[in-house]
Amino acid sequence: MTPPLKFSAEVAAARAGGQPLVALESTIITHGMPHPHNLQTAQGAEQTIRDAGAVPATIAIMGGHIHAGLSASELEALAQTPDAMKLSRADLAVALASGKTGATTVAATMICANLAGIEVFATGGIGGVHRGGELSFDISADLQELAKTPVTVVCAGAKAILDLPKTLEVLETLGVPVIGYQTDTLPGFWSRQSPHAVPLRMESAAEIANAHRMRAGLGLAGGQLVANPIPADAELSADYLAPVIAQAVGEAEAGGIAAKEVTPFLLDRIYRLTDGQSLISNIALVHNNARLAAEIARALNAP
Ligand code: PSU
Ligand code: MN
Repeated sequence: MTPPLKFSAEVAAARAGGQPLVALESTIITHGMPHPHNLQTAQGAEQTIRDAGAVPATIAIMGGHIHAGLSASELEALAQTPDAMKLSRADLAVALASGKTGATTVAATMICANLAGIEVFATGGIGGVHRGGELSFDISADLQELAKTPVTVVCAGAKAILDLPKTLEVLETLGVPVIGYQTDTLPGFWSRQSPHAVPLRMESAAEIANAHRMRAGLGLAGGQLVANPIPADAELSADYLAPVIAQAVGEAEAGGIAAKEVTPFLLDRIYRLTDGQSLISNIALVHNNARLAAEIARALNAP
């Protein structure tokens, strides 16, 4: 059978016209931010991509279809579906076969983007090896997907809710290039820097697009992870966040939070413990990543 893809009018027109496309995930909408900030951020990220000369394709699962691009009313509906499933690689086929509504994680968005012929994807943060992962085995399926599916993913680094050195080690083992955009350190999501060196560095969208093409030319499976530092005026200091993160992680452990629930639980706790400041930063970095992803998509599209 062919994949049950459904394109929005905007995405269908972009495909027909050969315009550059950028995929956006939807778990950040249903499980990453509270309403109405989730909707405003999703709409804003789409507009940022348009303003940068590319076409956004927000990915979600509805009515047995992979939607590549959502209409305005579909996006509004999804943003108000708090019980939408959180879908990673393991869940995608079951959700489609049973007609469920679901939001795609980084891993599932990569799979769907690739099926839709979209090579660049903007998100906030990726999943990784959770703190204590050596005991819990909680390692996000996002990491393996980056090793398998040829999509370049632009993120703001990884959150300190994860074990960053272990996350970098797993990415290295899997052969995933982690490219710092104009930076030598792995950006720390809410902060521009972390104590960890980023393995690779590039200066421009054109270089990143060339490396994407080169992987295909070499016959290498998998994508690239681009780590784009949050704008300086939106950053939160690591010193301010460290105790907040420690508290949130402690509460997750004490509450027996496991599997898919861990990341949404921690995001929500950090939002509340920072009186919403973490959300303001999160929104700024999503826009920043959407802009860079659009530039990479344009560079890939150039002859
Ligand atoms: N990190 C964030 N915000 C998010 C997520 C991660 O800062 O919204 C979401 C993404 O969709 C990511 C998913 O793919 O959580 C990872 O979940 P897990 O750790 O369960 O694989
Ligand atoms: Mn997990």
